Amino acid sequence: MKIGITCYPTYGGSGVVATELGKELARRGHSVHFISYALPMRLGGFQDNIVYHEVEMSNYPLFEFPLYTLALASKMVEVARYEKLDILHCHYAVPHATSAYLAKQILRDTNIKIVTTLHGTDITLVGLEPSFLSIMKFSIEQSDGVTAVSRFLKEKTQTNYGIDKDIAVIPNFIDTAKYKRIPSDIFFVKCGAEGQKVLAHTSNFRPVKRVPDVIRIFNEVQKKIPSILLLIGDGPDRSQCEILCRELGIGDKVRFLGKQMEIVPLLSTADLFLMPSQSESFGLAALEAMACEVPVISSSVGGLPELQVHGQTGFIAEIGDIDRMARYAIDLLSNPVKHKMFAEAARRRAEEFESTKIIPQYEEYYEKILSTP
Ligand code: GMT
Repeated sequence: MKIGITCYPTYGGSGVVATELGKELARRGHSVHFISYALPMRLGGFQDNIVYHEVEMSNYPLFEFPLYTLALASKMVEVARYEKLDILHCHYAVPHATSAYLAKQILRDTNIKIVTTLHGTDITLVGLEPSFLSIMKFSIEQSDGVTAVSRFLKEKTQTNYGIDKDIAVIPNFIDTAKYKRIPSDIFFVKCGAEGQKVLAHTSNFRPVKRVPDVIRIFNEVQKKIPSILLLIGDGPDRSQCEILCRELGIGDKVRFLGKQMEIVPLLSTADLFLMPSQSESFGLAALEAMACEVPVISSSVGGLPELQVHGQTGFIAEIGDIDRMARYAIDLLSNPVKHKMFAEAARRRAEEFESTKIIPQYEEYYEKILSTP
């Protein structure tokens, strides 16, 4: 198949899923064309069967705001026509599904099909803004195929937008040969913290991730168990979090590592992963931790209970229940036998989401959509 993939190229779950999907499809012999405003972060060097097409933005003085949705639609038309694409697969609905709808109208002399994958805040936050709601509903309904990364997100889409279109659930996936616990020699991380437990959190530090909760949970844990906290990633809440650490007097125990390209060595130093999100449609970062044998303490929101098993791969508590999450963390960190059982169960659960099991679901879905008149 010839597949166009549009995604955000930045540090974020939807872009990671889109890029890893494209790379794996290319390895399986499909011809993959990435269409975005920058090279997707995970794309890396040359790979056979992959071409990257950059969306060019015109800079006319009259346009106070960039016309990205239109520029993207134009690029989709150009690539689809000249590369004879079968499918345009949009990751994150806003505004990609709308650009794809527009492109398809221009390409109506072809048989191109549009598939949209819903990832999270495109449905639960951004798309619900009154100014976007009707255009999102329309764009999703006009896609030839729609997938969601969890049952939770499928149901949210159908109820929040009044959409009764069939939505296939295809979860996030992981390469468990790459994401596995390795002997970790990152001395700078453990520097001055030998013999201490390591708690970790990865995110883009947006309010929805509730990073201040991560810090407050850790604050309770470090009172009982000698430990450090690794905060990986960056985003709007980072400064506020650094201030909070200083206020709590734990600045020397919390390491802000910023954005990191190589996450496996860091996760391999961790004993526990914290994900107390306000909303989480799947929780790719938790899956990555689990693959590295790190049990997860998370909130009970969204698709998280579809990923992690309470009492086996970690623990689940209500949003904002910092005390309970801290108690769960202390319980696991102070009981090595129990911790080992949880770490092994986390890895086994992650193996259920192995890429080789999930990628064929996308291929089958494409076949189904292509065979529908
Ligand atoms: O929805 C977002 O916040 C953005 C998106 C991203 O691009 O980072 O993350 C979502 O997609 C991931 C991949 O499908 C999911 O694993 C994340 O749970 C989801 N984030 C949220 O729902 C907050």
